[in-house]
Amino acid sequence: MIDDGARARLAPRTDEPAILGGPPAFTERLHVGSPNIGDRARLSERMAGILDRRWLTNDGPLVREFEEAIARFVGVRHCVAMASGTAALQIAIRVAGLVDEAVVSPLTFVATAHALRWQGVTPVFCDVDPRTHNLDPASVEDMVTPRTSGIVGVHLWGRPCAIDELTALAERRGLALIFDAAHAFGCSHRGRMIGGYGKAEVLSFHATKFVNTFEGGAIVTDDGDFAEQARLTRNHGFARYDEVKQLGTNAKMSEPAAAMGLTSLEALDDFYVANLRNYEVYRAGLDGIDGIGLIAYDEAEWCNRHYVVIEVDQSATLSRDELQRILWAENVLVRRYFFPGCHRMEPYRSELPCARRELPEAERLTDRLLALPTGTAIDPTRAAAVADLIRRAMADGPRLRRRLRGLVPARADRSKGKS
Ligand code: T4K
Repeated sequence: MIDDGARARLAPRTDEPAILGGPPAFTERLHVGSPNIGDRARLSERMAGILDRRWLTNDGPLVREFEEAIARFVGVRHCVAMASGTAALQIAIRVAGLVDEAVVSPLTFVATAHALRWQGVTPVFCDVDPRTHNLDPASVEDMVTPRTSGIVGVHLWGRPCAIDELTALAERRGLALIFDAAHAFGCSHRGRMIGGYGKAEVLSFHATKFVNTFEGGAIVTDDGDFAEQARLTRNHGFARYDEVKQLGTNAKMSEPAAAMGLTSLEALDDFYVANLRNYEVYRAGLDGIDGIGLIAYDEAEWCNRHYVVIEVDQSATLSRDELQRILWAENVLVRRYFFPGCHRMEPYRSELPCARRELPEAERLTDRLLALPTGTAIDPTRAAAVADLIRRAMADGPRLRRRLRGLVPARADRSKGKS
């Protein structure tokens, strides 16, 4: 239910924005990444089954069922479920044989870079295409040196990166190509689901993702050897009882996680519909606001639209950070994904000279992007109210900016006739 505050804001507003002392538009916080939750009764049934079977983890029946369902959905031969997307990335990087250096986008969640580094591989950050926010293949080629062993593409916001160009480049230069598809479960490229490209792709089923397993992830691939290596690595290298064949770790998905995943998959249509509906409401509500651009999705492809992201450019009356402050005061907890860019985070900023290479497009974007709340926790009324808050803030931008910068006395002073 929309709260009264938000409903009131849809009508012409007479009070001040919350940042200037008015009541917040929402009494509860609206989060980016509020989880999609499927049928509770089904989840409870599955949880009861887990307890009845007394099989809680270690390649249990629900994990196997989940893996089969994901592989079928994505259209690949193998899915190896993992404890997190990060663990899946680390293992994929290891199994793909990445060493020395790998080229990666700085415009991603830091886990992509950390997973490389965790495996002893130096992430070489490369600039992005401003239109797609994904790796620019020409810049990738410039970054390839004799030390480069591979490329990690990221399908940011679920929009496929330049898969064809990167595949051709990887083949030409003899590089391993894997994809971080954490955002892209349920999205397609040229009609084929993401997950089936490169040597392998990595999915995240974190609580904040389109489909979640509380925490979780997976490697999906058509390569049987790759999948087998990933399976061994995920479970301490065990091939069977008492037989350890190689170095491994514990990256297994648990049965409760798989129960959540299977329940989420059953509600997939609802998740698609909720995100599409919210996206369209945002699109209409933000249309024509100077300096605000909503990222577009390819209507011809499957798309989860799980990230509603705006770009606040220099012609806007408020900066991205000013807008964020204003919306947070209204209890709309928009996020600056992925500020400040991996290359400006530790340890890369201090340790790696390559991190200091100029990445103008990525830097421009990290200073301008803002993710808005969506998912099944957000209904169209709420999305419309958020868009309306943005429209009003931008219309009132010059005054709000002066107030934010402390150039105009605060409200209490104004009531004494000082403004
Ligand atoms: N590659 C990419 C491109 C990724 O985006 C990610 C994860 C990964 C790899 C790694 O996959 P995992 O190892 O995570 O499976 C969050 C998520 O923790 C992270 O999974 C996700 N990307 C990233 C985009 O978002 P933070 O640092 O923003 O988390 P936090 O705690 O600020 O939560 C995000 C928002 O979600 C908050 O506004 C609160 C809300 N939230 C969160 C949780 C956990 C809820 O409403 N309920 C919840 O249960 O990273």
